[in-house]
Amino acid sequence: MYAQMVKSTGSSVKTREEMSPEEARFQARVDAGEKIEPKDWMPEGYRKNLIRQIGQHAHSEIVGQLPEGNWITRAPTLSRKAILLAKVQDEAGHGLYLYCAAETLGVTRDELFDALHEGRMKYSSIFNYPTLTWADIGAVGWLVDGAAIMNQVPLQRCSYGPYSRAMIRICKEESFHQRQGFDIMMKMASGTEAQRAMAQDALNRFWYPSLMMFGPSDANSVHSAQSMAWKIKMNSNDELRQKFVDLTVPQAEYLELTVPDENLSWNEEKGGYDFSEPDWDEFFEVLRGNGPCNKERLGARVKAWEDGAWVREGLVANAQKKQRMAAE
Ligand code: BYC
Repeated sequence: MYAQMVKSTGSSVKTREEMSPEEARFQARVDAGEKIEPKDWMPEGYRKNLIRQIGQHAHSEIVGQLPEGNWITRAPTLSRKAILLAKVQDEAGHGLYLYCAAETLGVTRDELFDALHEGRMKYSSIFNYPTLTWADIGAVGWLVDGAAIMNQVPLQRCSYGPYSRAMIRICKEESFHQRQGFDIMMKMASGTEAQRAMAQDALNRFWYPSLMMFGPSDANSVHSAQSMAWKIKMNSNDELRQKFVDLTVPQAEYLELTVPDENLSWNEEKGGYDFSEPDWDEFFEVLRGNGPCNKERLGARVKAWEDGAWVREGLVANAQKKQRMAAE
């Protein structure tokens, strides 16, 4: 059943005339800003699209622990270690809220994990890039969590109740994550020449992959039109990318670091920056599994799943034993 669910749900948006009475009533509820709850009637496409987006979001949180987890043992001070540990634990929590939200739509967690492990479901492209230095941990918090906040704050108002409520909690934690990243960058950027160079190098490597987090340009986005009509998504990919650039460039200036884009310039008329597009060929290669760390990341998740089999089996055996005892 799940194999069908993860197939592309992109389709052209139905007009009012093309909608069944049930679909029209559903659309009216969405348009009025009402929350859709798990037991409410919903179009099958809405359910599938939500499972796709929430599931991929959950996977991103879990896989997203890997690049930062890599630095917990090498954090430069005890306090940085404690902060990073807390952040990485938060990401696990975000994944769990999101898997729970997806489960309310009739998919099991095992189905979601199988789809991830078999490469049928995606996770954010950003986590297929390596974290080579401590400054990268600053850049991840500043840019990657910054991009996540830009995307997720509007999702607090999305139409599906469990997803929107999960987002409220997640966003609170994401702002701490972004600040801790910026704090690392401030320290590095105002440090020794070598530290400044590391901070600049981290910005150079994470800038374009961060822009890719918002997804392909609107012209190439498969799901945006329908997802926005259903308020599964509140803004288009390009809108959020623009907002992110406009917010982040002054932060880079504050750090006295250079955004690696020769075309970056303030456009008075549009009230925002003009900037270079990321390399979309690279983006689609990463999505196809050919990024710098795809194999390593997926391999780590599959290994964790297999290594944890004895825990799951033990829990099931214990639950069955309790059931038997209750029945006797
Ligand atoms: N990476 O039609 P489109 C975090 C796929 S976690 C990979 O525009 P949509 C954090 C897309 O899935 C951040 N795949 O799609 C965690 C679709 O393929 P399928 C994660 C991408 O869904 C730990 C195809 O390309 N945030 O921040 O309308 C530590 C066509 O795209 C990407 C979320 O998941 C990508 N970057 O828009 C630190 C937020 N972009 O599914 C930080 C919720 C696109 O047809 N998700 N694709 O096979 C969303 O808002 C939307 O799903 C997206 C994409 C904006 C990501």
